[in-house]
Amino acid sequence: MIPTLSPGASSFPHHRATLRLSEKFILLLILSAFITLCFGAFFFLPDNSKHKRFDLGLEDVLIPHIDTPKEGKHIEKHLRDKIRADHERALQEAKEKLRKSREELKAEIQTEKNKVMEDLKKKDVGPKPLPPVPMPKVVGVSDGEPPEPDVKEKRDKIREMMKHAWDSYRQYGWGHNELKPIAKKGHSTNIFGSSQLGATIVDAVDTLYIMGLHEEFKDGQEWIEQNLDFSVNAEVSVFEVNIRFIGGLLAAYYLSGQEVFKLKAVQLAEKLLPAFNTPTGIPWAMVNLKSGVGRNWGWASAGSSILAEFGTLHMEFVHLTYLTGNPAYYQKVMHIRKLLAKMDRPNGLYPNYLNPRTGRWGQHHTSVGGLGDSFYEYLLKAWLMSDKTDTEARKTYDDAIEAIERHLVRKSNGGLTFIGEWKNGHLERKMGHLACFAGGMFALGADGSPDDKAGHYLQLGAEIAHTCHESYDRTVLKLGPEAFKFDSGLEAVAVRQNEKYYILRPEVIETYWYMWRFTHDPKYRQWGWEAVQAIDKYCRVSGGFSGVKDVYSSNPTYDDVQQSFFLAETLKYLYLLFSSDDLLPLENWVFNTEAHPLPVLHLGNITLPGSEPAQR
Ligand code: DMJ
Repeated sequence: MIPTLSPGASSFPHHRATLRLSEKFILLLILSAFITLCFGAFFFLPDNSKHKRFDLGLEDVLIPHIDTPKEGKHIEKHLRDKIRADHERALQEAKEKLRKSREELKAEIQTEKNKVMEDLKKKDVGPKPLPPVPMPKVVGVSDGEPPEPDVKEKRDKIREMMKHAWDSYRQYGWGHNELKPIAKKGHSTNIFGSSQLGATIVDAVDTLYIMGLHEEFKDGQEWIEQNLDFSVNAEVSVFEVNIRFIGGLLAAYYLSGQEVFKLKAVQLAEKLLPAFNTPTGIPWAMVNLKSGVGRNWGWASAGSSILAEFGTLHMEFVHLTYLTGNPAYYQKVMHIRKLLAKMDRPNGLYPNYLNPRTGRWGQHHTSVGGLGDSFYEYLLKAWLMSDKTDTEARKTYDDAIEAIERHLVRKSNGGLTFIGEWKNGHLERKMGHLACFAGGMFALGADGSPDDKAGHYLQLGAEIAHTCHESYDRTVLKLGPEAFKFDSGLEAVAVRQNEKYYILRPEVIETYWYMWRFTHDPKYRQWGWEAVQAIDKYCRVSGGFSGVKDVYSSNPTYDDVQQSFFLAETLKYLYLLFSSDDLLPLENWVFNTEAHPLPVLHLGNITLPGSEPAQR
């Protein structure tokens, strides 16, 4: 029976049905016209093979066979067949889609959406859990309280200075990289890019732990847990981030056993890996943490990477492989070592600059101070950290030190032993504050040196310690200048105005501490105490500690920076100098170049993953 309906009521559903049909038809028409157009266009496209190739180098990767005429025809046919098949499949799919109701389509879209969300969630579960690794035997994380009351008193003073530095940063610079103690606000330098990564917190937590400043340590740990995020668009120094952040986090992990430090270290290390994507595998100096794009400092000899930067990754990277089971870290640093071993060295010396594109040395400038320093340190420490099994590292260190002694170490007219700088075949009789760390290094490397030269190297360490102490003692403030000369009647004093500053650096105190551990000569504690008093008198301000611009002026101006290494290194070495030797014994711990202690890995017969022939 045909129902009788009013015109308005009857026409509406009918009209909708008609509309849907015509809609479908038009859509189908447009779709097939578009596909036919694309299909036709393919035959009118110019023949790529006859065109000049791009220079981008991508063509070979994307369309590898396009210039072979015979193969070209075959591929053209293959492509045409493929397009035809795609065309038919698209038409079929379009027809099927059009057959579906709105609800069905909606449900389909929703299912797709859910699937994408699920996939995203799976990807976003955070870092993969790390494989369980036996904690190396952690020995000597003790109180280290000295038995002598006067020594204890001095140690308490150093602890109080640490608290002042930390509390000031906590109050005025929390979360910033460093502190401006005069302006009482946050501070940062280009080594951290535009990041706000709390460098002082990460650099200082292990010192807090060692000093038994538990509340402060907890506070630092909490910040790291909740705020330390490396997915930031910032271009950072690979070397600085490695020694301060990865070194600091690993040390905090080994000392406290708190997993969060290990996880953060590994997350950061992942972000540094793209820096190694260079033609030679020698990493860029800087890397953008977000994009992974790397580059070198504009000032470094013709686009070179710096020896002390790419040569100061070994300790941390070996620990990363140990803790994660990921061979990549170990392989990256071993590759650097192998590459250096193959290169010619002028006079047996390592120049400070190496081009990561060509693999050639830049300027022939060699230094045990800035730009070279910790490369030598890490050769020795790689051997120590491996429980003295990495004999290749030891041999490389011995050879390098022998060449340095021959060409760079001299005695001044006044009898002071110093380490100069080698510049294009000429010795500059100038020593940097940074080079003063070498006194400690020579002493640390004495045991195990070839030809029974242990006594010689311990003596060399003592001579360097003495010279560096002189550089402090010959100033008005009793704090050392950035660089000092041994020329034209000058002995251990700075000449140029821009070499007279002291920025709270640790190297001289570091050497006092190593010399103390190896000799127990009381003069090292005495020299250390002189430094404590001078720092407290001239660098302490109400908002923390500041560097000074002229150590020869009785009325110096401040540079208004509390460097993170003051908390990581200077105060830590001072504290250890006035502690007993059972706190972090040197047989069990190796300090990275930022004074972060890492345990010796007694691996026995176990080999590190990736320790088979190194690859990139
Ligand atoms: C520290 O960051 C490290 O010791 C580095 O190796 C060079 N020197 C600074 C502090 O002076």
